[in-house]
Amino acid sequence: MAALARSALRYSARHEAAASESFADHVVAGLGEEQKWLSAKYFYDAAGSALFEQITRLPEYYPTRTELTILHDHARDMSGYIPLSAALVEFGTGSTKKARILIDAAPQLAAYVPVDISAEFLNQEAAAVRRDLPWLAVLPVAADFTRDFDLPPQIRTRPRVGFFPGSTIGNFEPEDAAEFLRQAGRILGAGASMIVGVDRIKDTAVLNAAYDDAAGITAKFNLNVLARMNRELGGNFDLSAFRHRAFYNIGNHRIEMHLESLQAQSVTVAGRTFEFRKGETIHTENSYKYTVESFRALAEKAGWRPMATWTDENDYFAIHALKL
Ligand code: AVJ
Repeated sequence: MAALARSALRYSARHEAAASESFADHVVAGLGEEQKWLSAKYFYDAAGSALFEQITRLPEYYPTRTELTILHDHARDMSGYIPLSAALVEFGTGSTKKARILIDAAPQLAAYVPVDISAEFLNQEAAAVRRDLPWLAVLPVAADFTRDFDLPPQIRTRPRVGFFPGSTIGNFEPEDAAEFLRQAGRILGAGASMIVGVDRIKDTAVLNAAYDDAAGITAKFNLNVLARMNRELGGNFDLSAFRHRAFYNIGNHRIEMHLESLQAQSVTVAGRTFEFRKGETIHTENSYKYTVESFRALAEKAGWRPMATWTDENDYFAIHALKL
């Protein structure tokens, strides 16, 4: 089944073995398959993270600025779904910018628990939030949010509200997105709420432009994974022999990103040699899009009750409040 062969872009929520595999093992496995693929999580080395920051400011890349607008416009309403003296648990905190908007509108929050795999970055961000909001208990957890992790004991007795902005959920295969929501429910516990940002299905031209910008930043972001393999795994990818491809796959409701080989070539990486036909691709990312209804159905399948949805004037993006 295609969905299984594609365990690819899954963030490995259900695949514990895959979640703990090294970058080298992942590359050897992924490039060894019929449709070559790499997990989107490997985009985010230092250079990739900086390029993603640039993407969020591109005129064509609407998701970040649209979600920020929705947060600003509706944070007071969202605050109504946050109980007194609750803890806000953010899954995969890149920047704390979005959480801060919510926190500013919800003074009843007692604690903020940013969860991220990068401990160094997390501690810097946590220190800054502590400085700005001294009344808030800031309790960072350095963990892979796609795996089970323990909440800090200090929030054991507090109501919990999960926060998962950025449509990061779109990187999961839909069944794994449901599994992630189920797992988040287990971690947060009975009575929890969750606030989730989800990119919406929209005009194909708008979607395609957002992932294939005129300035070529997304192309650099995609190609950077080849540079990363060269640097970290002794690879010899010629970046000029591949090109960025991104397109909306209407049937599967997802943006696909690929790196297309411009010629027949062989490449050595992680001690193995891989053959590329001209036009052959490495599938590097899926970014799933949902309607308001299809996301609510997914959340319900995962045991959550959809409570409210906030959107922007273009209907480009949605923020959903869910309750266990
Ligand atoms: C970080 C997964 C939300 O899918 O829009 C942006 C990543 N890839 N441009 C997205 C991304 C290419 C982004 N997410």
